[in-house]
Order: sequence, then C-alpha cells, then structure tokens
Amino acid sequence: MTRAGSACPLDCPDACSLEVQVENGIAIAVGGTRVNPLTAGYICAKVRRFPEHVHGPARVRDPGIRVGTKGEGRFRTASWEEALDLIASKMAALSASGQGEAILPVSYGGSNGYLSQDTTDARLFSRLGASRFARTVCSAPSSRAAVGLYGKMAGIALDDYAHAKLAVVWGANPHASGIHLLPHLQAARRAGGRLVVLDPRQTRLAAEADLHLPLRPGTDLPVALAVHRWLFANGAADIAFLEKHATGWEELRRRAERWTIARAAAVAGVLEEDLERFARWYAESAPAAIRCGWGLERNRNGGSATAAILALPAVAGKFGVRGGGYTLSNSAVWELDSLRSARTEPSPAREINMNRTGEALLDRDRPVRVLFVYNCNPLMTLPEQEKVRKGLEREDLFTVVFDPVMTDTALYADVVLPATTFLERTEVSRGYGAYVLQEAEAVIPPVGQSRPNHDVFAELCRRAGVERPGDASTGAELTREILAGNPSGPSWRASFDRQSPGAPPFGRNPIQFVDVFPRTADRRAHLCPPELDAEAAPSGLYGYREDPATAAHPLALVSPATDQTISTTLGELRREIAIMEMHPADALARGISSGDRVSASNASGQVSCIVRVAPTLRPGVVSVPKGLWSHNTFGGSTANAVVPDTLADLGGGACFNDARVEVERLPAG
Ligand SMILES: Nc1nc2c(c(=O)[nH]1)N[C@H]1C(S)=C(S)[C@@H](COP(=O)(O)OP(=O)(O)OC[C@H]3O[C@@H](n4cnc5c(=O)[nH]c(N)nc54)[C@H](O)[C@@H]3O)O[C@H]1N2
Ligand SMILES: Nc1nc2c(c(=O)[nH]1)N[C@H]1C(S)=C(S)[C@@H](COP(=O)(O)OP(=O)(O)OC[C@H]3O[C@@H](n4cnc5c(=O)[nH]c(N)nc54)[C@H](O)[C@@H]3O)O[C@H]1N2
Ligand code: SF4
Ligand SMILES: [Mo]
Repeated sequence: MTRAGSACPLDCPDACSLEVQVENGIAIAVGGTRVNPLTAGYICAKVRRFPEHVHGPARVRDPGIRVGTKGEGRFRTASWEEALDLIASKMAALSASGQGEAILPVSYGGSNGYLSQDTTDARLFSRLGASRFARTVCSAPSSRAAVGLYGKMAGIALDDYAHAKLAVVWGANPHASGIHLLPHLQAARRAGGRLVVLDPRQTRLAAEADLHLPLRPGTDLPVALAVHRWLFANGAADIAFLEKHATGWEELRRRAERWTIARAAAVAGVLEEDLERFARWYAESAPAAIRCGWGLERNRNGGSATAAILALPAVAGKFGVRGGGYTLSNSAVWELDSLRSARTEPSPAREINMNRTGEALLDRDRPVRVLFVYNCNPLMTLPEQEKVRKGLEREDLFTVVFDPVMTDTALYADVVLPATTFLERTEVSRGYGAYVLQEAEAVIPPVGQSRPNHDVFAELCRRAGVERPGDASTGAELTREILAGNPSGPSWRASFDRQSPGAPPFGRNPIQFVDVFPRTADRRAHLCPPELDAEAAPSGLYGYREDPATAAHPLALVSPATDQTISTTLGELRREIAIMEMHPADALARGISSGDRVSASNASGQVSCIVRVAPTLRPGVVSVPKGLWSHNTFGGSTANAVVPDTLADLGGGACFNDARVEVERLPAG
C-alpha cells in the first residue's frame, strides 16, 4: 500500500488537502492532511466515500454509443477514435455551414479544477462559433453584487472567524456545505462571541445560535435594509468611514427609509424584537463578521439582498480589524480567470442563460442540434426539469455526455464519454473559502479508458480542424499558461507546490480595508452602483419584489445542500428516498403525518418523496434536498420539477427557492 497527497477540487469552499491510500492502482481510502491548514487533518464524510465513486458500478469506463431509446441508457462500447470522430464531424459540419450556434456546450463546476474548465473546451467551442453558455445557476446574483460594491475584494479568512465577537451566518449552512468554518465559529463563542443565524430553517447551527431569525425565503432584502435604517437612525452608522471610503451610501440610506423594523419583521415573518436585537448586537459588537452564503441569492431578490448584506459592514464601520467585515466567495482573488482561453477568444455567438436551458432545447426557431454536456448534470440540477427532459428526449438532438459516472442526464446521451476523476489526473485548484491554491498529480491510473477533460477537448480541436499552432494543450502547458496570469508571476509559481500550497498575492489572512481594498476603479465601496441599479430594473437595486405565492400554491419550497452529496456528485452512492420537511401546522392542515408519501406540485411539475413533520421549518415553507438523483424520489423528478425558470434581479441568476407549491398526501404503497 502507498500513500499519496492530493487536493479536493470539488465545489466546496474548503479545498481540503488529502491523503489517498492506494493498493494495486485502486484508491482504498481518502483522508485529510494539514497541507491546507484549514483542513486540519479531517475531511467530510462524502469525500471519505470517494473510492466507492471512483471504482463503483456507476462508473463510465468506456466510450459508448446509444443503442436503445433516449433515457433508457443502453449503449454499445465504442473506441475513442469512433466516438470522437462522430462528434467532431457533426460539430465541424454545423460550423462549416454557418450553423455553429446550433452547438450548445452545457457545463458548470464539475470538479472545479482549473485544468478541467475554460481551457481547451472553451477554445473548441468558441472557434466552432457555438452558442455561448452563461453559467448562472449559482453565485451569479451574489457575485454581481459583490463586484458592483467591492470589485470582489478578498474576504475574511475562515479561520479569522475565531476573532469575531459577533458572527453572523446568513443564508449558509456550514454543517453541510463547508464544515471547516465550524471550529472557528465555536472558538469565537468560547471566547464570549455571539452567533446569529438567518435561515428559514432551524439548521443545526441555528439551533445552537444566540439568535435565529427564521425569515421567509426571499425576504433578506427588507431585513438587511431595516438594519441599515436602524443604524442610521440610531447614530450607529460610521459616517466618517463612509465619507472616506464609500459612495452611494446616501442613496442606500434613502432606499432603506421605508423599511422600519416593524415593516421588515412583518414581511419576513420574524419577531420585531428579534430583528431589533440583531441590529443592536451588530452595531455594538467588534469585530463583527458576516459569513454570507448562497441560500439567500436563489430568489427574485437575490442580487439586491446580497448587496444590502455586504453593505452592512461599510455602514456600521466594521472593517479594519481582524475578524471584521464579510466573506462571500474568495475565488476571484487568485486573478487566474482572466488568462483562461475562454476570455482570450471572445465569440459573437448568441448567449444562452443556463437557467433557461430547457427553453433553449425546445426552441424550434433557432434549434440546438448538438448538445455537449460536461462538468454538469443538467437534467437533475437545472430549473424547469420537465422542459429539460423534453429537450433531451428530442430525436433530432445529438447529445454528448462526458462524465465519470452514468448520471441521469447521461441516460439520454447519443454518445457517452468516460472522464477521469481528480484522483486520476493532474489538477490545479483553489479554494473559494480557504486561501489555498494546490496542484495535485494523479494518484491512481485512469479507470477504464477514461481521459481528462483538457485532453479530450484538445483532441476534438484537432479532429474538428480548429487546432492552431502554439495552442497549449497538455496539462503542463496549460498549468504554465494559467499560473502566468497571477500578478506575482514566477515568484508566486515558486511558492506553489503540493507541500506548501500557494498563498494569494497579499499573503495570508487579509484584513479588509487594511491589507485589501475594494478593487473598484476608485478603491471605494460603491453602495448603490448605477450599473446594478440599471440591471435590476424595473424595481431597481434594493427594490423589493413580492412573494410569488398564490392561493393554489401557497408553500415555499426550498432545496438546500445536504451533507451527503455535492450538488448531484456522489449521489449514486445514496439510494434512499428523499425526505421532505414540513412544519406541523402545515401538515395538520393537510392531514399529513411523518412517514407519509407526499407530492409537492405546481403548474411546472411535481416531486414526490417521504415527509417528515418537524418544527425546524417555519410554517409556510417546505424543504426537499438539493442534489437528488431520479432514484431518490417516487417518479424520478426532483425539486427542480417545481422550480421556475424566472431570473433573479441581478446576474440572470436562478430562483430555486421561489418555487411555490401545494403538497398533498399520496395513497400509501
Ligand atoms: N455537502 C455539500 N456541500 C456543498 C454543496 C453541496 O451540495 N453539498 N454545494 C456547494 C455549492 S455548489 C454551493 S453554491 C455551496 C452552497 O452552500 P450554502 O451557502 O450553505 O447554500 P444552500 O445550501 O443553498 O443554502 C444555505 C441555507 O440557506 C437557507 N435559505 C434558503 N432560502 C433562503 C433565503 O431566502 N434566505 C436565507 N437567509 N436563507 C435561505 C437554506 O435553508 C440553507 O440552510 O455549498 C457548496 N458545498
Ligand atoms: N433545486 C435546486 N437545484 C440546484 C441548486 C439548489 O439550491 N436547488 N443549487 C445549484 C447549485 S448551487 C449548483 S452549483 C448547481 C450544480 O449543478 P451541476 O453543475 O450540474 O453539478 P453536479 O450535479 O455536481 O454535476 C457535476 C457533474 O460533473 C461531473 N464531473 C465531475 N468532475 C468531472 C470532470 O473532471 N470531468 C467531467 N467531464 N465531468 C466531471 C460529475 O460527475 C457530475 O455528474 O446545481 C444547482 N441546482
Ligand atoms: S468536499 Fe469540501 S469538506 Fe469535503 S473533502 Fe472536499 S473540500 Fe473538504
Ligand atoms: Mo453552487
């Protein structure tokens, strides 16, 4: 048995450093190391099961060509040669006849590594003139807000939460979605700090908190604006800081004026005294840290809500000390994205919003003819699932799915291609919470005939006739090109190896407004930026959009992350029927008890599973896990069957938590 170092590139803030035990080319166990200090030697239970994912029966081992009907998932084994020639010839023919836009690449995070996205894939699709795909399914509204206000300034390092006298965890659930923040929140509390959680559900963290505001989904905006109003009205706004470091604060103040504590509390369905206590604690405490998550962006008000939350430390004067300020995503601080091939070759082709993939696949006027899915499981993760399914069923659509495992989407493929997992290739990845950049070599040989993304897309460039001399295409060439983008250049490369992961250019654990400043043109915080205001029309930035509930569909259905999958990744290992949670009052009104089979439905579709009646949810809200596979529900559809493809106020973001449904009990059996 040997032990080899690796790094987890999955879609998670923590970027754990790993140790993998290998026997005869098989990964048998995965654990944490201290190379990334945040990891502190432990990892989540999901990735401890990664060997079952890598070597399990769901693994795609060879290229396959469809022999059955779409959705059935019957394939004959093909050679890479045959599969790639078939795909390349179809795409090249469309491109040559001026129909490049009929090619749609659908991809999202996959395993989030730098080599596996926006390298040779971007080159292939832009040179073919394929439709551009706007990756809006996650973090689009919040990153628009963060960039608009602060130009994506680096956030509080997660271990610096230990210094906070008040830690606010807002729309994030670190027990599931980023476990290495938890010890630092606990340390802060042991040192006498308070914890406030804003979440419609009573999560484990909320149950332990000094204050839990169980607000209605989509009402973070009025809540944050009421805190702003309270700060200004009670002499707790730091006017000296605002005059020196901010613009737009008078306008923010004006827009917050209508949101008294009483009015916001009524709209959000929380107690007035709780909301006022939160405002007072925030004003009084220093350092005060806000961990802003992504649960609050997934609705019609998501962009404005994030902006209002991120503006709080500026108005209350919370920057300038260790453990004061905010954290959202830290991914942009690496400044590596700009050099990726995707941006160096801009394409004039039409853009398709990821959240409208179903519509795009059903569009008869400008039809998609070749769909290329990689790093994504669109049938399970995108809004309006029935539209996506109908699109995938089209006989005149040629679908390629490139994935390490046979996902529900892959069952609809005309060609499946086997991808390596990160244990089987070189990968460069960074944390979007933890400030580490890591390079990891393969620790086991590729399973079956699987190949890394960058290699397959480079090969497709060749076969489709769009390769150009000098294109970086090997892992080593691409790594060099990607790392050259960092401002510290070669010296930074030297500090970057597996034993001591690269730290960002500013060094470790920045203090906001001391070590790092807004990356806006004037280095000020823009608290009401005109470009966001225009984008958020007609309501404008900070304009509240009402709840979409109707009498027929009164319940809000949220679908947050769980500790068992990362989106749908690893979901083949989880076979049980999913649990919907519902408040006792809502259950009573519908004659529902724990253990019943239930169905949540609206005009778009329905999702059926087993219910647990629990007071951990507020009345009027039900919850179904994110990341389900078809085997986790009765009937095979997931929460996305009832999720609308409406868009958030900023960034064209998804509105997963704007699903409004009615729930009924299904006959037993
Ligand atoms: N185990 C695991 N880890 C993950 C993931 C995973 O699927 N599983 N996914 C990864 C990815 S892709 C992401 S983006 C992050 C997401 O991680 P988080 O930021 O934690 O996002 P969510 O799980 O969507 O939602 C967090 C919380 O927001 C609450 N919420 C829902 N609606 C609202 C609202 O309107 N307002 C407020 N204040 N709260 C609301 C939910 O009840 C939930 O408890 O996690 C990453 N880490
Ligand atoms: N209802 C509801 N739906 C949601 C959300 C929600 O809150 N509610 N959250 C959304 C969020 S936050 C996100 S980020 C999206 C994520 O949605 P997706 O991007 O679809 O994420 P996954 O479901 O994890 O699918 C990623 C796929 O990439 C594959 N993959 C991993 N590594 C590689 C690789 O190296 N190469 C290739 N070719 N494939 C690879 C995995 O096996 C997996 O099948 O889901 C969204 N969907
Ligand atoms: S998913 Fe997150 S917590 Fe789990 S091993 Fe990867 S980085 Fe660590
Ligand atoms: Mo996400």
